[in-house]
Amino acid sequence: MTHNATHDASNAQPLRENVNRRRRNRKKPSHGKDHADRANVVVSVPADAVADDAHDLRENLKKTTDLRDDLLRQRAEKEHERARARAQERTRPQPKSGEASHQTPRAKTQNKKGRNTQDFSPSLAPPGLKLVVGDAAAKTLGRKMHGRHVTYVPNFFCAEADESAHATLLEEVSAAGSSEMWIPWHEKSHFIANDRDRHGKWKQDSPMFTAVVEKIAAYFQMDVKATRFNLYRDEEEWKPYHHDAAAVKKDKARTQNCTIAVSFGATRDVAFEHAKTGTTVFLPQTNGSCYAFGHDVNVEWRHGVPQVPEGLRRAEGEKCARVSIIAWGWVDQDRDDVSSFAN
Ligand SMILES: O=C(O)CCC(=O)C(=O)O
Repeated sequence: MTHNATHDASNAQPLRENVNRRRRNRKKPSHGKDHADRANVVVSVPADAVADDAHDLRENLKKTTDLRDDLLRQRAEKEHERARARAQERTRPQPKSGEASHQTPRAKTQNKKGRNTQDFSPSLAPPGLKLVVGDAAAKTLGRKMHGRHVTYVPNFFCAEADESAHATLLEEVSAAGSSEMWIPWHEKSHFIANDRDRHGKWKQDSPMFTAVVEKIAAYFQMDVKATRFNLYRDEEEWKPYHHDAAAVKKDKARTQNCTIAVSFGATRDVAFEHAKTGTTVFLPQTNGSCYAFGHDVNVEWRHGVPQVPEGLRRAEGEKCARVSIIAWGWVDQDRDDVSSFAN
């Protein structure tokens, strides 16, 4: 305090002289630049200060006008982009009923002229879906799952080239069930083995089926609650996009937060379609491989197995059947945004 007081007092005289000098040097205010308030007090504003202010105002007005024009141009461009997309959507040939549609993603990319980067601030938005790759040689995944992860483990149950597990599975399951065990599923898009056939005893009677489910439970530390055996006899058979039950049924969500699938036979894509934007992500599933996804992926995305477009299908007689064994259950998983970034 004392120091400041001394400092102020010692500077007082030079300051006062400065002020007086400035007053003496000030140009006489020109007529018309004086302003009187209601009490008739004249306030004089130096002409050069008025000129500076006017210049600043003109500059600001120009900037604001430029900004407004920019925004209007951007809005017009976006509207144009939307109108073009709508027109494309209207003219795109519609798939016949029962046919799969192989459309390009519905999400639009916006391209501002001359700018290839839109935002220079670091994005902390969590991934919509993060692909994690597991090591089939390890006993367990060795990391905590996250609700936003899709985990892929190539050669999970057997080496890609080893066709024996696929053949054994089909033989065992068919032999253990009845002739009525294969039921058309999802609007006859493919078949599943009926869980009620012989009260599901076929599951225990197939050592290979049991071994697959046990490996899923051990590797992912899953409390398995339900299983399914899907059969796609050829590349025309497919599975429509859907959420698994835990996304829509509260009772299921209490005990199931994870879906795990092991694939055998022909390589097919499992595809994820974002429930709001329609954006799709395709992940090819090779023989013996496995994919798993958590709660948020199930809620925010639908998944399915797209039909193979006609021109890409294998010739008749070539091996093209695929089996997938699905397990639904509980896997301890993170759900917060920060953990979803972890590698
Ligand atoms: O075959 C697949 O990988 C998909 C299986 C599936 O989505 C299901 O059974 O609900």
